[in-house]
Amino acid sequence: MFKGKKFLILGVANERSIAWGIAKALHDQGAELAFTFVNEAIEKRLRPLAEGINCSMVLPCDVQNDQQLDSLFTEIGERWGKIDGVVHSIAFADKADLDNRFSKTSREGFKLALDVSAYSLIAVAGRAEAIMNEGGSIITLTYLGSQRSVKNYNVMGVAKAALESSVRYLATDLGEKNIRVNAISAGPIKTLAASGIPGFRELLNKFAESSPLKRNTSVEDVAGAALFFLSPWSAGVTGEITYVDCGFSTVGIG
Ligand code: NAD
Ligand code: 0WE
Repeated sequence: MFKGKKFLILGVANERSIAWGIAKALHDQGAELAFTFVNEAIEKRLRPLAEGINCSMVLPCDVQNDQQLDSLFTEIGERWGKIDGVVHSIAFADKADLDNRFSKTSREGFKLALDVSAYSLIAVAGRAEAIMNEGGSIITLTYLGSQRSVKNYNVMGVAKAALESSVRYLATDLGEKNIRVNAISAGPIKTLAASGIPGFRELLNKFAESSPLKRNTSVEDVAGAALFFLSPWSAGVTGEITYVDCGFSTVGIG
């Protein structure tokens, strides 16, 4: 299904990253991959991982930087020609805005979270369009905190709400080119982005207790859904937010 298909993966920080789980699954199915890093520290972790799957397309991209975004897509266009899909797996907020009261969110903190975690999908999709093959697919990662208030998720919840809405507008816009855009809303997973969040362990425990499948969500669960959205098996699906959370979000009260 994925033999000779080319995918751009944004957001691998280490071997625990959701984006890395998706990349491994794509590689196992015969896909060719390109990766991006935000800074040198991440580049050092990413290069050996990429080399491990015979991938040398490892390029810089801070999604807050329009020039780096332009260079990224120019270089991919030159080296690969067309691509078949993009995995957007990026989020960031100032730690203070996750720790402090939501009503104390600063204007700068709001701008940072929305820029990195929501606008970046628009910036990436707008540039990817020009080098996407017919039937291409873009996916992003979101979280239930966009729809419900989750303790401490705060401004990230607002950013994810903007991201999910952007998925619907991008799906409508890029649908004209037969490019699909979907989001996977994953249950909590212990990754770098979840480390140092106070009470995350307790959140995981409560989740496993109350989810219909009585366990936590794994990166492999997310990768399975990602492969569906990136393949022609989902050719008629766009603008969707799909919960890969062991059924947690469907459970009612009482
Ligand atoms: P992660 O820390 O492995 O990945 C986050 C990535 O964002 C990192 O690679 C980091 O380098 C990148 N990033 C941050 N700022 C950037 C910038 N300015 N430019 C480019 N890249 C930047 O953590 P993860 O849990 O794999 O997160 C990936 C996605 O999954 C995020 O969108 C996150 O919100 C989402 N998600 C995570 C969980 C969870 O519980 N871990 C649940 C649902 C959704
Ligand atoms: O989207 C996320 C993580 C988002 C995130 C995490 C950090 C921690 C370190 C964004 N920015 C930062 N900035 C930092 O400096 N998730 C879905 C994982 C997550 O984060 C939470 C969660 C869950 C789940 C924060 C509070 C409550 C629940």
